[in-house]
Amino acid sequence: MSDTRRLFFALPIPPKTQRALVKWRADQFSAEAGRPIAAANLHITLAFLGDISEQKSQALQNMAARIKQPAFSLDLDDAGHWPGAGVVWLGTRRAPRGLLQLAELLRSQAARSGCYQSPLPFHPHVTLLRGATKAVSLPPSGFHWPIDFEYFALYSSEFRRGRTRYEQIAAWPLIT
Ligand code: 3AM
Repeated sequence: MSDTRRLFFALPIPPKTQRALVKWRADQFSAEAGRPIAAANLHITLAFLGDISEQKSQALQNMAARIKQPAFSLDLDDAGHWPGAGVVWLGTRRAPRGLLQLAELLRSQAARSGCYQSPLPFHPHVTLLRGATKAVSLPPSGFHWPIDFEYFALYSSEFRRGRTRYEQIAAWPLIT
């Protein structure tokens, strides 16, 4: 049996913003609202690859290394709740074109390599809480978390000792 890893491409949230978001989240949501995602795990998923072999991972990394996309900024100024998935998220009212193009490219390369891609439209978001299946009161609009993204990365996701751990495997710069 060959070894596989659960992998996904994502934009990591810079550490300073991770820390600020975690503090803000504690003020905005009660403990019953859902399970907070660890600061270091905050990210925007670009393409989920599933459990894939080392060979397929290498092929996708080679393709990622050839991507030439401009860097972009976005403002996390939107929040929402998907009760079915139990997710409370932050998003943006105006997704930058560079982000949408990058996600589209990675998702189509993943699909061509046989990684199932959800038919749901791509909705860039940072998952803040999981297990949020009951009604949640969302933060009033008016918040802004501006972020400059200068690279994207490949992560592995592993569930160990009751915790989900993400590990960055490789990263590639966006053009500045
Ligand atoms: O960015 P978020 O937290 O929404 O939900 C999982 C997480 O996304 C998503 O991949 C990210 C890293 O774990 N994910 C997990 N299983 C998935 C699947 N089968 C999935 N996305 C699509 N299909």
